[in-house]
Amino acid sequence: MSQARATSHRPTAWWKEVVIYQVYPRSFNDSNGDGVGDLNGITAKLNYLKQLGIDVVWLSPHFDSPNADNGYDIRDYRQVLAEFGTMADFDQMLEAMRAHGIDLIVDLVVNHTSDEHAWFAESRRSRDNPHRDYYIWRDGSPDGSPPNNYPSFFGGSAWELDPTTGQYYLHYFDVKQPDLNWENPKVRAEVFDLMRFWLDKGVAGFRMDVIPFISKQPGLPDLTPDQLAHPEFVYSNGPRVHQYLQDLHHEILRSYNAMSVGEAFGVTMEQAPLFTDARRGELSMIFQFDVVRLDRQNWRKTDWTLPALKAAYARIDQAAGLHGWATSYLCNHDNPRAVSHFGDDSPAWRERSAKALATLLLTQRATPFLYQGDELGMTNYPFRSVEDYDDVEVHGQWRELVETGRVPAAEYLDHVRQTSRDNARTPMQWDSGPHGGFTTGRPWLAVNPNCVEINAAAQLEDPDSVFHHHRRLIALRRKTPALVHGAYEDIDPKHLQVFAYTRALADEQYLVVLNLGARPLQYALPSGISIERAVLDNGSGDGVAAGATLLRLAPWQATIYKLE
Ligand code: TEU
Ligand code: CA
Repeated sequence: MSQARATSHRPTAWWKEVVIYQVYPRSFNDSNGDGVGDLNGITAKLNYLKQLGIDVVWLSPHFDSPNADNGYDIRDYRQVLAEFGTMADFDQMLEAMRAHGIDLIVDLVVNHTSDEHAWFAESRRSRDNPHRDYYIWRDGSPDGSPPNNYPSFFGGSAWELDPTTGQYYLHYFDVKQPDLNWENPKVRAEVFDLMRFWLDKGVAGFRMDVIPFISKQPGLPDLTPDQLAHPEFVYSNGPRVHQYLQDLHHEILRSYNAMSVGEAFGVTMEQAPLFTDARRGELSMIFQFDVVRLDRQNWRKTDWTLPALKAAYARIDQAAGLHGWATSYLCNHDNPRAVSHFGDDSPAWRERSAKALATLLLTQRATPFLYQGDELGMTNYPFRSVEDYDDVEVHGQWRELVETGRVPAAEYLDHVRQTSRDNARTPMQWDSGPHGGFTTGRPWLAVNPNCVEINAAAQLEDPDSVFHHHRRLIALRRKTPALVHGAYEDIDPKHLQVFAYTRALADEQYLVVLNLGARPLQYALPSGISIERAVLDNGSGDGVAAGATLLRLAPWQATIYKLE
């Protein structure tokens, strides 16, 4: 019986010691040639994931949805999206994962539903419908404009006037994603119920979409001009978010020993422990945005410096503290590709820099989340025109900014080519055949033409590939408790090109040295650090004698040393 899957027999904090791999099902593997990835496609690739060595799959939404935002708009929480397969396919996939020793976490999207969800269909019918209070309805301002000045992340107002009842409903994201009203205890009970449904099937936990947004500001006052630039800091600060999460922990998560990772957009480092301090009983960990948004002003690409990146890592580690736990990620389905973002995706340095980033990702005091394709060093896509994009966010911003003349088209396109979420959403590159082996049909989103060089089949054959480097790092992490739990110390926070940190657990000490640039350099170790040997590097190190104090670092060299 599937409940045997329950994780309650395990050590309480089992999720600290795993490596998690994110699957974006639409783009992972298409098993039936309709151009859309599906659950049977995932099942068919479990040997590949096993070979990589990951422990847990995080599956982006697989629920029934009209796909206004690729499944982050759920129509039925208890159905599988028809394009992805059936519930029988899901059960079979879960069973096969179990056989491979892989756990599954699913995406809990409960700040909002689809406007096609049965609750919303009811809610919008009349002001006295029993489901009216499942969502957030308000009268317009006296002049007929929206109730307040809240913006939607996907362009325009966060309010939509619904003609049937003459009131506005709130949507932080697309108009097809109305926000649920968590003040209503019936809504909370529904969410608990649907969580039980998936946990009883045997999933090991949840990634929780924009979870800090569930509690709204009392009275919904207008944002100030400063707040308008970053509404997420207001949206994530409702007064009841911690009460809701504590209820959810005590009523559901705890009894299943389920893991939870909250997407904490708008949560500052100071607030992070409120979510993750185990003594409070809320979430296992959160995704912070300090690293992936280091060089972003909304859709604009800005510059980043290594000291700023290192400061973000130090803050994340500090926020986790002794009683919390952190996540490590460089990419997901909302971000550009890791190697294009923080590495160098030119042919000369792509592989080596992708391996250096893998070293960074997998040696933090945090649970690593590896996004599909990053284990191959997949790159951003060469987008040209707005038609090349699928993303609702790009099209919304295009209408709001470019079509109104506020931002020149060329300027918008230049930035969004580097920042668009679609960079991570192009299909997996399995082999050098048509459409990278992702589908035998026409892919829903174009495959990157560089699949001819960058693909899984070629990398599986090549022991020096980016894939095998990830595999070695994962294996090393698994057998080295100091790399999981050891104290983190940045030994040189100001250096402009070298990221060097130690991980220490009792008398076991490691030093990670990353040359995050194409310039070779000599690096003098601070006193008190004594190298015993190199444990793993990305194929660029020239070997180092025990006790060396001066390291000659090759371009993009990344080496893990054991210290004496
Ligand atoms: O993302 C929410 C989020 O805060 C941003 O990263 C968002 O993608 C946007 O770029 C802000 O400008 C989550 C999901 O990860 C995302 O895919 C969904 O579109 C969104 O929530 C709505 O469910
Ligand atoms: Ca398919």
